[in-house]
Amino acid sequence: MTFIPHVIDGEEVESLDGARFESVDPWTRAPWAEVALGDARDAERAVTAARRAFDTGPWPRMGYAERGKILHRLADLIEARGGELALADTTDMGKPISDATAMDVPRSAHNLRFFADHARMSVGDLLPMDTGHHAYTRFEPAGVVVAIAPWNFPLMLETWKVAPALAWGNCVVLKPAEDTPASAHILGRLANEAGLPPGVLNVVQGYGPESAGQALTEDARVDRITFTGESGTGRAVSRAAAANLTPVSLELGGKGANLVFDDADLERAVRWSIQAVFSNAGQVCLAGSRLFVQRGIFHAFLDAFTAAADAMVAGDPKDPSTKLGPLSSEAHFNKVREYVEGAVGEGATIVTGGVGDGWVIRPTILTGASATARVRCEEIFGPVVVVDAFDSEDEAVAAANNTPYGLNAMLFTENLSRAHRVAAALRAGTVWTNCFFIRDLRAPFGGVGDSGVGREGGNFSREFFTEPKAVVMEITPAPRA
Ligand code: TXE
Repeated sequence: MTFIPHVIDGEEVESLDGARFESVDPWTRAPWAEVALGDARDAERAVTAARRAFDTGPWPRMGYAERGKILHRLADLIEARGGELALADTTDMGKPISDATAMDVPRSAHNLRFFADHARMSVGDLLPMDTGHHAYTRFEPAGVVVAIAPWNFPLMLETWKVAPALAWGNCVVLKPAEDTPASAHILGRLANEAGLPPGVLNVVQGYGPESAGQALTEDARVDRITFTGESGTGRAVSRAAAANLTPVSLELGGKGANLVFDDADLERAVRWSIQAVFSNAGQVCLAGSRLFVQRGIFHAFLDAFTAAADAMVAGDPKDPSTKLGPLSSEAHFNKVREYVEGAVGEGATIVTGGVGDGWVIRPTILTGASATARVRCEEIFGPVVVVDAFDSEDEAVAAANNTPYGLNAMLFTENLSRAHRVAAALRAGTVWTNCFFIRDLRAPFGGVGDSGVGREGGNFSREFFTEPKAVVMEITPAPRA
């Protein structure tokens, strides 16, 4: 069986105690790899390596261009080994190989290229003062960054965290989710091959609570923690970080609203709405899992939406024609299945969907869920959408905002003023109008309320991964002749 080690200080290593766990392929439902099971001592070892690399190594002292060259080389390697990386994520968590190949891998390479270039071209402020001084800003690397990643977009979210941290001169300890160790291991290996000095990017495998993940968040030698995962876990990470006053960036759960107005381009609204909630089997923090459709087009929309959902090819994620794979693990499949099975008791009608082969849940569309139904209020993280009709714009906005989450929202309308008005009124970190999932990496990314703390992307990442410094300088008057 394949063995997946840690990557610490430039070396591929076992856990200190030799412990291992298994990674299960959710399509075959059988273990496919053995993984080093990290604990607190392995976490400590990785932080020590990152600390030394930061305090005494070349990485933080290199120029942006030199660092950028190495990060571009890493992006080249990701592209060259795209097939292997895509297969790693597909085997670990059931993502369709076509998505992993067409989206996750290219976006991962792009994360590295973008932040390498962004750091190199970034400008600071120069503040001329009328007291005979001027002030300017510098962006010093923060130090050791811990990046804790989820399993839904393994490589893509890992590089989203690691790339800006490295570009700004930090040294990193990455802990991938226990369900998806493989692509992070390849990333660590490729980083060595690209020429990152030892200790600059370390990958520790293992679990979160009372394990490697928790130990990383409690280590006082860590300067930044960036985390993506469940809101409850975000609270635990935040509490651990508070003990050391370590700054955290948290990207947490969501319950995205998707508003389709009666003047929308129906074909476009259906196409994007399908993608918004059923891509990656709905295991997307940004999923448009609450769909609100204006009454005049409700039936026409629902018919087209249902037909498109039924047409999605579900099955073996390694088959290039598959659009919907199994859920990532048995525990997660059971969780989503319970939501679907409980929906009818909460007043909902199942328009289409339900349990498929193995750990597959077919695209599931629910109507008539009660106001307090769990399927309406909680993040399901599966291919399940609750659809409602609305009459007025105000009603739609109020319904969309009626959630403790606020990661993102979507709206579909051909009315320009309404598009701007509603985008402004929605309580969310990102609003997509007439599209979904399109990103400009300069834009802020993060959530409101239970969806997170802080923003990353462009200058927002610079702010988080550096210590912005003000330098104030006196300009002495010229000596009198
Ligand atoms: O997330 P966790 P899980 C949601 C989604 C899903 C649920 C549970 O609803 O069903 O969360 O998924 C590490 N200290 N999202 O259990 O537990 C853990 O090892 C330090 C939303 O996978 O939050 C993993 O690396 N680390 C989401 C990472 O945190 C800890 C993405 C995420 O795990 C830790 C994924 C601790 N105490 C799930 N506990 C999104 N918003 O994108 C766990 N970890």
